[in-house]
Amino acid sequence: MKVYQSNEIKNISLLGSSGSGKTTLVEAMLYESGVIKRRGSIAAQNTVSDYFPVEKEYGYSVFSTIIQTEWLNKKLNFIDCPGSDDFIGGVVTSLNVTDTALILLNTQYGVEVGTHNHFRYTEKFNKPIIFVANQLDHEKSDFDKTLEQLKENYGSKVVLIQYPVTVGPQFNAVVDVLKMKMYRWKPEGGVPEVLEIPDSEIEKAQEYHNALVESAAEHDEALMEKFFDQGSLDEEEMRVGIRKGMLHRDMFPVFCVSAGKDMCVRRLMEFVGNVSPSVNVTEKPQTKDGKEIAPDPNGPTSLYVFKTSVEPHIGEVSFFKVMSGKIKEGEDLLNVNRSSKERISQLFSVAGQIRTKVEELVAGDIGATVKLKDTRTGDTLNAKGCEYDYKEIKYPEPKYRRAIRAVSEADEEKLSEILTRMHQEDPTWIIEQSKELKQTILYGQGEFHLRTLKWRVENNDKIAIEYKEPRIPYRETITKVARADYRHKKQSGGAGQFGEVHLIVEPYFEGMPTPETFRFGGQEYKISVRDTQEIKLEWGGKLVLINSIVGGSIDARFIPAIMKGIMDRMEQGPLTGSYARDVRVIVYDGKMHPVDSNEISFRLAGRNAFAQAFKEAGPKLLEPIYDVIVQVPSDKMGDVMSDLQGRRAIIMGMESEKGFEKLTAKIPLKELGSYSTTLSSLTGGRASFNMKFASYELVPMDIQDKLLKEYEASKKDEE
Ligand SMILES: Nc1nc2c(ncn2[C@@H]2O[C@H](COP(=O)(O)OP(=O)(O)OP(=O)(O)O)[C@@H](O)[C@H]2O)c(=O)[nH]1
Ligand SMILES: [Mg+2]
Repeated sequence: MKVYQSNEIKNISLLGSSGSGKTTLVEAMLYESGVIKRRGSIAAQNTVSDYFPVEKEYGYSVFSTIIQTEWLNKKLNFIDCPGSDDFIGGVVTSLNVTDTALILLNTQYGVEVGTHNHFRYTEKFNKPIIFVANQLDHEKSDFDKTLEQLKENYGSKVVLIQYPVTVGPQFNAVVDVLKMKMYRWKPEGGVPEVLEIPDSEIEKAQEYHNALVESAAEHDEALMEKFFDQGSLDEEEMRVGIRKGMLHRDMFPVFCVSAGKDMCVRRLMEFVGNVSPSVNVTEKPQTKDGKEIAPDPNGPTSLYVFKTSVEPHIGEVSFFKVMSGKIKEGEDLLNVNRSSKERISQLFSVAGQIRTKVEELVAGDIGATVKLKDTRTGDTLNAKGCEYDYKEIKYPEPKYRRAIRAVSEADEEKLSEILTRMHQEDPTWIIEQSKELKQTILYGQGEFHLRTLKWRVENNDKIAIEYKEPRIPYRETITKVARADYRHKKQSGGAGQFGEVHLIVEPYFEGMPTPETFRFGGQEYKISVRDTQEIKLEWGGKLVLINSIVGGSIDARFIPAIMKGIMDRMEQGPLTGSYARDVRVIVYDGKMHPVDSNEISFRLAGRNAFAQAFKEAGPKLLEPIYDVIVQVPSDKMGDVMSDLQGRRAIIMGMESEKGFEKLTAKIPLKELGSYSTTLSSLTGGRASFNMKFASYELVPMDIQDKLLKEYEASKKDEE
């Protein structure tokens, strides 16, 4: 493969909802560019892009696959992303290292929730896009509806470059209003005949052509002038205009293909090669300290590793983008994140598993290498003296969680290593050893996401694993003031133990006044604060401890032990053993024994006095509440709403966007256990949602009673 220069390289993300045909399109592109001699298919499980066993098994993409091709003297680096919302991590990674996105549409369905989600990400990353209307040969294909929905959703920025002459199984021709030609294919697709536009189409074609020219002229003053003078632009001028329009996201060109029949794929590649912006004109990446790095081939060598994966038969492969400079085989670089040396012993261009050796890669290009010692996804490798360190990629919050464990305890350690590796590969898998819940919690993007992890661990690593509904991290707190005292006394032979603590507990809130007087059972308790300790609890909320011991009833040296005792119970709340929060404790009196008092006695007295007072103080359980946003096709709104009602959801808002409804709600975590699965089955996979922790709120009384009973029963079981 020849060495390509920055302006000859195009990095493109392939996006679009699951099943729109990205992987099939890649297959056609590889075939046309001569990388493969036969086109594989999803049904035959032999596509280049879905080469992992788990992808063959499930029939959809799980990983983003790098597919590099050469077309008309350009190097087109595609990243075929998984369309399912569960694998959004791949999309985020891909958008970080590419300059343009193709968003495929399945013209059977038009704009889907998945399309819209990916569109939003391109918006967030400010990337130019091209819409590709696919599956035009399908008997249910409806191009007009698809186009109408595109315009409804994304407005007049949507401009047609091509339209199909007919759709359905007889689809074999498109009119290209940029070239003003008709392309027609034989049933096997591939190279088209290029024809004059027939009379029956010329009026329609001219209309779209004019709209396109006008739109292309809008983004450049010189073009605009020429357009006013001559009423038209030549092809090269149109390209310049479209490129500018795309760069500013003012133009979303629409292409027409049948990936399955390999029709119009060559023309799409040509357009991507000629028109879509290359790396040296798009937004520059930034380092952690906000410095912009230009893809300068003569700058210092700097590689950003955006993906690492353990590949069948070869082991770990690192995929990187050359951010600056050039890289040749045999060069030594420094891993900025780990301060370790790495030798780039081999350099490849890749198309799935197909690797082609390359001599040199230049700024802007993407490549792969093997056998790095200690380099992970997100690391930067620099030439000596270069200190570039790129901003970390931000991934979306998880929205599905399960407790995970190895069926055989002997495999636990190995499983833990595998999970760490999995997280490095896909940062949207998050693993937490929860001390609080006494479970390993695996967070992901959805049930599918976790199911593929299970499949891989069981089939590749041969470890049987089990998922369980995870425990909920409840919290405990109090709702009123209470008082208690406790005497700890032990005097059976040897040294005795003695400690007595009197304390008051009250609900803590930000900015509460200093305590003065309390009344319990007709008796008045005057407080004079000697010392206040405010502890920000690791698990959220606060504990405020006030020492108001007067007259030396307890020696100052025992106060820390009392605090420790109270903290013991904060860590293991008196109701259900969950963490407690937002309590103010006033230790106001107690007793000592001249010989038998020691730290342990006061720790126990403090702990028990606190537990007693807590139980008297209207104790309540709090549960985590999440802010949830659901996007749902309008026709499924009723089903989704009634399901939410059964989940104790509080609907905060509802907004209509063309064809979708956006629902905002507050929902307890306990009710979200299998939400992604239910939502998917209610809407045929056409909805999506995200969730984010919002706050802790009181658990309704009936549910609290149930939980307390369960806790009592589990304690009995343990005894
Ligand atoms: N009729 C027809 N079917 C197609 C076409 N393109 C793809 N398909 C079929 O649609 C299904 C999904 O295609 P994929 O290429 O796996 O779609 P994808 O976008 O990669 O899907 P994910 O990997 O799940 O995101 C497969 O059964 C394909 O054979 C097309 O142009 N025409
Ligand atoms: Mg795919």
